[in-house]
Amino acid sequence: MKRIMVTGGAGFIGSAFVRYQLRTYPDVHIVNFDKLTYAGNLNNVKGVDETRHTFVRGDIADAEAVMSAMKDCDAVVNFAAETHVDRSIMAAADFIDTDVRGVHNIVEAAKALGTKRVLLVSTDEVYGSIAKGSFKETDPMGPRNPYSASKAGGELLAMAYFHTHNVPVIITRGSNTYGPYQYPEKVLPLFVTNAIDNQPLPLYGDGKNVRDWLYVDDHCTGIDCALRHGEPGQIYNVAGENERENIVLTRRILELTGRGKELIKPITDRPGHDRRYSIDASKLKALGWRAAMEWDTGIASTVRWYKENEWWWRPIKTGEFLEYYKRQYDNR
Ligand code: NAD
Ligand code: TDX
Repeated sequence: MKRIMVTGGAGFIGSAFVRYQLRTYPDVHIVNFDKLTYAGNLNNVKGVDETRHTFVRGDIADAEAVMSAMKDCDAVVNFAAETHVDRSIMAAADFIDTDVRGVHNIVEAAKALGTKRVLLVSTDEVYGSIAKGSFKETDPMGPRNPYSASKAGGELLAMAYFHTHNVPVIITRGSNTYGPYQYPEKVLPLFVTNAIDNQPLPLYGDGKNVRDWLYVDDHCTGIDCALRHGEPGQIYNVAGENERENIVLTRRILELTGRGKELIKPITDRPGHDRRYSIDASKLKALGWRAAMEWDTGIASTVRWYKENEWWWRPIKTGEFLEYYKRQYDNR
């Protein structure tokens, strides 16, 4: 695999994947195709080896642009997506355009071009909530919010292209991911940066919803393992095996930022809020993958990164972000 198109490579996980590929495989050239939505940021790939990195500003919902950028690429790894559940509750149209129509354009282009691998980065959210135990790849999907429904739609379409047209599609379903460069609308960077600024942490409902936390570089090695060693037509869970109630996560963030629990502000719950996510990663582990980051180290180094890199997040927490924040959190 010499030339890999990475869509959404200016986002949180996509940019970590670009950095990972360039430092791990000296022969790889990355075509980074990204629309630069509110969540895309070229600061996320600042300093990468530009001789092996071509940035193309484009929209995966634009079939011609996708076809032209994918020409000569051996593989495509699709990170591009609208990704925030709360925004999908406010308005879902962009989610359908990108997470469904965009995926369709990618598999169509792969069919026409004979692309050797199409890896679709998906999410544990497509399964829905589970009270006990962990979902396996053979369990049925049960998405319950517009974001996860759009991701599930993209998955179904891509797998249909595998069965109908032999497009070599592989899907990964990852857990809640954390680490540097995450857009501060997601709970972890939102709470860390709010705590640094001594601002309230808006905790939904009773704070007892459970998420499984996966370090961003482990998510990237999981995707890379599925891309290089996985089988077309297969789905692989990428789990953190690190479940925490939101209130427990919140208290840890307060400790690491030296703030008190008076900053916790319980607010009205998210509609359709999935109670617990949990997935079983045995299938990917059978290919040799393991998560390397311990939670205690990962959360401490991530909080330190946000403390030390205000240059990165302060400019983001202005303009569009503040408008969104007001719409989302005022009067709750
Ligand atoms: P992000 O929101 O940080 O970044 C998304 C990127 O995609 C941005 O750079 C944005 O500009 C780009 N993009 C959006 N629409 C586009 C379009 N139409 N055409 C081209 N580019 C477009 O997302 P993330 O958190 O890094 O998530 C990456 C992928 O991983 C997504 O597919 C998401 O569903 C999946 N995922 C995320 C998590 C998580 O916890 N963050 C967990 C599991 C799976
Ligand atoms: O302000 C908040 N308060 C709060 O209590 C926010 C933004 C979230 N939460 C809760 C809701 C969830 O239980 O924290 C948990 C995590 O919320 P998000 O960061 O919005 O993530 P989640 O909804 O779990 O989805 C994430 O993981 C799966 C990513 O956003 C998805 O892209 C990924 O697919």
